[in-house]
Amino acid sequence: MAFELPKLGYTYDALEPHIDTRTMEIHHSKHHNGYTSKLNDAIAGTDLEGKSIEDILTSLDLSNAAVRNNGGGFYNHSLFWSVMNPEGKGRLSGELKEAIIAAFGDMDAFKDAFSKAAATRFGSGWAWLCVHKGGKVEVCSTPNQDNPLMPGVGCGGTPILGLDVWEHAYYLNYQNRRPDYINAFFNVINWNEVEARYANAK
Ligand code: MN3
Repeated sequence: MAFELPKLGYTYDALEPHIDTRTMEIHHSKHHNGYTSKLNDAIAGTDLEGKSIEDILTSLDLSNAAVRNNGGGFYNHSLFWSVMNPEGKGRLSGELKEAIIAAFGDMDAFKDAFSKAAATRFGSGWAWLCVHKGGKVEVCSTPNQDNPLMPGVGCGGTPILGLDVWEHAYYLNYQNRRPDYINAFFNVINWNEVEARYANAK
């Protein structure tokens, strides 16, 4: 079974004004679609074919650039779309909120830590909130399409919230103002989904 580009749970214009329609359309239908088809090309006929994306990434040989870049790109964007939704839906509560407060002190401190990880990632990459076995959460960032499932690239644990800080994710609307894009992202986080991922991974 080849990997398929996942459908969004909302329309391309649903995250306006925080993330604009044109960016969403190009990002999903061109960029993510490209990672998906190149991942399929890279694993075709190899022993990776038929494995889950999580299995492929957790046992990844980092020297395999095609699978590293496109497998990461496939997984990262699939997570990214799922942890966003239109403004006002979903509010953080319960166990994940407690874990965030235990790790950072309060929600504002978490937002600062996550925003700093996203803002200071030089060039292209991602900011993450990860959960370790036992439930402890941590913020980190990775370059390019790497992610915390890959062995030895940072954080470790399971990513439950991710923010794409490649220029293709924000340049049409925000140009070089990455901090404004990061700030806007907090208006569209689907906390219900992040909580479900936390409960599943801890
Ligand atoms: Mn992207």
